[in-house]
Amino acid sequence: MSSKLTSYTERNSLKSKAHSDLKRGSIEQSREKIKTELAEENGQISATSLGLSCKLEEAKDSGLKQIITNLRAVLTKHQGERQLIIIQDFPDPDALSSAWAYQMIAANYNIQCEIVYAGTLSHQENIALVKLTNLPAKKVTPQSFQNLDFADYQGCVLIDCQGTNTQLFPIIESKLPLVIIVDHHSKQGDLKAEFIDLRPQTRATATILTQYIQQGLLDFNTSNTKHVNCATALMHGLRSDTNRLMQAQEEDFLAAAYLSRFYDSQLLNAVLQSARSRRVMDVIERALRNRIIKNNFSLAGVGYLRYDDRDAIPQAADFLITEEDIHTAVVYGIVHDQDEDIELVIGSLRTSKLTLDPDEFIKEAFGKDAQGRFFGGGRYMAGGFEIPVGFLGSFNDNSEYAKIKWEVFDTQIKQKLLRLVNPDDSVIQTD
Ligand SMILES: [Mn+2]
Repeated sequence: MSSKLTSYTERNSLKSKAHSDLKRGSIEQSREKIKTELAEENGQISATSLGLSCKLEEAKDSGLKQIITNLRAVLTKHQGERQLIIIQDFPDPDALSSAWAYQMIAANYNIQCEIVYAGTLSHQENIALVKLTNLPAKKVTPQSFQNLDFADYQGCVLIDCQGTNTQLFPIIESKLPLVIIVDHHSKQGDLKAEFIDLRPQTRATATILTQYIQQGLLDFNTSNTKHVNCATALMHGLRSDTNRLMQAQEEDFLAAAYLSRFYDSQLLNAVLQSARSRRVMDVIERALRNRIIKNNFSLAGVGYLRYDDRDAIPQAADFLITEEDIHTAVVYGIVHDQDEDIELVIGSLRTSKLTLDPDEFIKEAFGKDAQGRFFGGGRYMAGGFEIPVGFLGSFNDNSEYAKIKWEVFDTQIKQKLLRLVNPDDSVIQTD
């Protein structure tokens, strides 16, 4: 009986074991099936996304290849000619290094170029850059430029610039054909040229020029000092327009990686070690003292400053933006050029606010001049403006007049800025 029972129990348990084995087996089977299906699906998804990113890369590559082909064609067409490369009035490292790289590329096509700028090299690092690398940029005054024999040249080129922040381009515009524009600022107007590479999404013009070199337009060689110096200048330009690579994107890193094979890190270090002058420190101090803060904007007028110290303005803006809760800084002042007796209100904007477009902000704040040109514009996270003082210029030895003049400009600039910073506030006080 007991054996029967046992056998029954055993049988039953065997049965149930077999059943559960079967069940487990089928669960495992379906689990496996699901796993395989999922894996297949995942594979398909990743294959699709891989395909998409490949296609994107391909599109980028073929876009760049097309640009290079067009540039080669234009350079070939102008072989044996002479060109003037015009950069902004107060050239920055991005403009200087990119212009130099273009000059070397053009030389491969037997095109002789001169790099010219009005204004002055103001930032201590830019002076060091030009001196230490023997960068061949020439300062010219608008007056002497006007008297230049343009018959010696067959074309002009704008690098890191669209003619709006230079006094030279308006002089040359009707006299020489505009052959090439390479820039990364937002479009400033309807310029026509044979070759235009305008990339507002790109952080530095130095990145674009490095891509040209990498694509074979210039054979960089570490045993050639000029090449090493140019690579170092490009690295400096790229770094300075990307806030030391902190705002750099993949293409900038790739360009920097390429330059790293050729550049001289000690030379770059020497450029970066250059100290601020005392006058620049004074302007920064004035900006700090005069700043007003509204809605996370910091605005500061610094009064009059010497032409040579113009770069103190962006440096002061760079400093003001480091204060907590500040996302945007605007610093401006009146710059006086004693040689030319020209006065200009010059301003710089720096922002860390992603939704604030410096180009739009400056264009909207200050509008256009009588010729329909904007007083300024911007690029990613930075902008600048220049407003001629015109009829109100000079007579600054009359200190009372100089003081009133500054107050007028200061008030007007603040009104225009505050209208955007604080739209609800009426800034005009009549009492
Ligand atoms: Mn630039």
